[in-house]
Amino acid sequence: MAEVFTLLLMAGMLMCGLLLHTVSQHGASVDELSKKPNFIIILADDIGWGDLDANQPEQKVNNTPYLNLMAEQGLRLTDFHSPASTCSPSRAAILTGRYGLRNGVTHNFAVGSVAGLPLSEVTLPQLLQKAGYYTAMIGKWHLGHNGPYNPTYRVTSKHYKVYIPARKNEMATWTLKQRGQPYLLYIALAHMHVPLAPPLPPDASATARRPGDCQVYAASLREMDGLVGAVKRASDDADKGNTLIWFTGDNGPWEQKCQYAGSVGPFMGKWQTSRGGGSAKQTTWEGGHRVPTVAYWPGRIPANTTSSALLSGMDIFPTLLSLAGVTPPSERRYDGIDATDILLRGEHVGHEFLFHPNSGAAGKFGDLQTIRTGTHKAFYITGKLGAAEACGGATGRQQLHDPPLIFNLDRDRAEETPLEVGTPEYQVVAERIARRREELLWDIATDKSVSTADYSTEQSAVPCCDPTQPVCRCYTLG
Ligand SMILES: [Ca+2]
Repeated sequence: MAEVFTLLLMAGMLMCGLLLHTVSQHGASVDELSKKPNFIIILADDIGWGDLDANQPEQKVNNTPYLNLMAEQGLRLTDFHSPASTCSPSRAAILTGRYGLRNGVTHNFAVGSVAGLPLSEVTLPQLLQKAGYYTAMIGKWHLGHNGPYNPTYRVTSKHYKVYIPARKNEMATWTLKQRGQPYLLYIALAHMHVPLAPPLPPDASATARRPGDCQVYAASLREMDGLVGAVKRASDDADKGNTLIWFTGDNGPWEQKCQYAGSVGPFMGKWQTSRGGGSAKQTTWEGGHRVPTVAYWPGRIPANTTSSALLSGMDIFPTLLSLAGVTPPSERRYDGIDATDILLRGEHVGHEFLFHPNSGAAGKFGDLQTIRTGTHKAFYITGKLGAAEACGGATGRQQLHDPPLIFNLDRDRAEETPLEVGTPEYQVVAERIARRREELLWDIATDKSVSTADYSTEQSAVPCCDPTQPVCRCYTLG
């Protein structure tokens, strides 16, 4: 396998973006390696579950035709969750297969952060490199940019190049030379995070060009979808049948950005919104972490299929390793599950329990105070602290719940009316989740592989200050 393929991606997607690539050393023969599948992970930023047309066909919008096609030719996962509700902890959990309480990344790193994802953590690309994979990354890292925390050390290891596109609306072209190796390409899009700067047609009305118009978000979504389509075409042309593309999001829409935020679909978190405060990014309401997800692998993943298996971005780690025939290091504990049977064989059994960590809206960062099991979901804490706001600036108040609030998403996707405490349904779920939560917390407390992240900041750590570039802003630490 020595194909060379060219990816054409618009530079506008790469706000302060990087392309990093490497050739790893490996001992496996070319024949052995040629049997291993290629992987492309496409991670959208702040995208809403409802932004994928295929999730809401009754809306009759046409903003994601390429993703819709990928879903028609692959598998749409409707109950798939980002591992956290903000950028850094979600990305850390995807790359390590572990909750933030284990990998140390429980909230966002700042522009002046001196460190990042703890060096004691082992990433998916690092493990695939050891198995002979060629690994590359395009886009947003947000897990540390200084010294050894730079992605060149966490995603790639030896020979690498960095490309920073000149400015938006120019086309960036590059080639990925596979050199007889299977590859992992991690594309972390800047879309749909603000600022949004989509190209509008020359004949667009003055209204459409005015900041604040809702067409800006839709145009950005179509731009992102076109990028996904370009990647799919390039992949199909290069090695159709041997490449898995996994599209998902890092967290839900940034609701306080109003018309520049995506759609949560029917997952409106009404219990919270009726009390003030939002229910999307930063929160553990469904809108904060249920993300649009499509897995595409022609010939391997059955076409036009849907699964409501309860899954997480943490599952990408064990699933790709399993498909590559790689066993992760046994001295550390993991939280993701191998979803191979769900992807390839139509199984529908996902997590029996899935925890959603606090991501800034309430409680201590990283604490596991929201739990899914089956169609039930329990909250030990709700509310909003810090910067989490609804559109318009409303914030709720933090509330502890003992006994927990429990919703049945099968009957109440909008999380509006909790079950009555004392009903048999409530009691059964409450006992199960309390027991499982204790077990997990004990498991983490006794996990010798737990890492601690350094969140300190320094002015000297701030990179990329160029006031003439809209994508390269200057910061002064407050
Ligand atoms: Ca994000």
